[in-house]
Amino acid sequence: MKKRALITGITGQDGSYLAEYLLKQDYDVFGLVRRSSTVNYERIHHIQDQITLISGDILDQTSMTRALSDIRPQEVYNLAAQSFVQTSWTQPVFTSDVTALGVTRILDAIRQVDPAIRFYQASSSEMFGKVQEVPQKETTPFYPRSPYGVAKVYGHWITVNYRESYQMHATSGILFNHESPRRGLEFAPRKVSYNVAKIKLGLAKELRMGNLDAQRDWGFAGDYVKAMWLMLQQETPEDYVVATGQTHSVEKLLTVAFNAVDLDWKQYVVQDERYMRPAEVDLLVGDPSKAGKKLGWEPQVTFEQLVQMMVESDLQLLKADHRL
Ligand code: NAP
Ligand code: G4F
Repeated sequence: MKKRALITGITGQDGSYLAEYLLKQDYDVFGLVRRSSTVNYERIHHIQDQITLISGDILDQTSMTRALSDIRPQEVYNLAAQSFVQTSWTQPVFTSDVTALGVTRILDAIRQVDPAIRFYQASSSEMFGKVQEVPQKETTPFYPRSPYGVAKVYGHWITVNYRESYQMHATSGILFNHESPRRGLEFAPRKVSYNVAKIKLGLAKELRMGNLDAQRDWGFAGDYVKAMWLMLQQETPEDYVVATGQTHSVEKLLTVAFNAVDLDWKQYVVQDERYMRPAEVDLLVGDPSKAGKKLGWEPQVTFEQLVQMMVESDLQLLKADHRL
């Protein structure tokens, strides 16, 4: 019998890579998709005939229970969230409902339908916020700096609590920033790669950015979904930091991306207050040694390779869109 996995957030960046990865492991892959007036399956279009989509919303408890009862998966990966940090200040209540309480809805649906289902929670390095230790590891205290970060701290602890209360195989993966050509256009690395490509092709003249001093530990999403799967294959559920162990500033990101097309970022980038945040996370750098030792996981794509890959992909995309 094939294993069955349910992915919430399958239409997102990570959901699409995880679905591909699980198909390669010979899983039956199911994806929870919320109703919208236009179809949003761009990232999973190429595998749509190999997966089963099921309608539901993590704001709606009934739809979670029904999805689990219908599918009877062995594994659930909860990737659904309002995941853009900046939006969490303008929509704090919505962000909490989806990104925090959504986790409880799924965990409790699992508890009722089949507590033996293994559960992965997409936790975030944003939980470390104003960092209490460098580098950050599994034991580093949390100090979130945005409503999103606070919601993720709730999601982390409710996962730990269901594990300890009901002996569920529930794992929280504390993933640092991971990017790809499928990343949403509002996140810094994709915003940069897309606009660098536009500028190179003569389709834009400038790029407006916020804080250039912030530092992030950036990896490739395709590498990170493998760590999610490995966590659920362990006999004992535990929490893991997944990161590269290297950090770079937004300014460095701009340098590498503009250099990839032989341009100087200083000629094109304009700082704009609109992209500054009420409270910033200044420095993130993870210590992935536990994931290395226990899961045998390590990242394959370097920061420079990642940025190059994203710029090249956006050049191709824009050339095709504009028939250049
Ligand atoms: P993403 O591209 O923004 O995808 C989010 C997904 O959640 C989308 O499929 C979205 O569906 C879905 N979703 C949102 N609200 C929902 C709801 N109420 N019910 C059902 N589905 C809903 O995010 P990502 O980058 O793939 O990240 C995946 C997860 O990892 C998120 O939980 C994120 O917070 C977390 N995380 C990400 C990173 C990172 O660097 N990427 C790092 C740490 C943690 P629609 O397509 O319909 O909008
Ligand atoms: O790319 P970002 O928007 O990612 P952020 O805020 O670090 O959050 C991402 O990673 C988290 C893991 O640490 C995830 F949990 C979360 O879901 C999301 O995927 O911003 C990165 C940095 C920030 O310091 C931001 O202030 O870039 C800075 N930045 C500077 N100018 C900008 C901009 N960010 C964006 N989005 N847009 C700008 O113009």
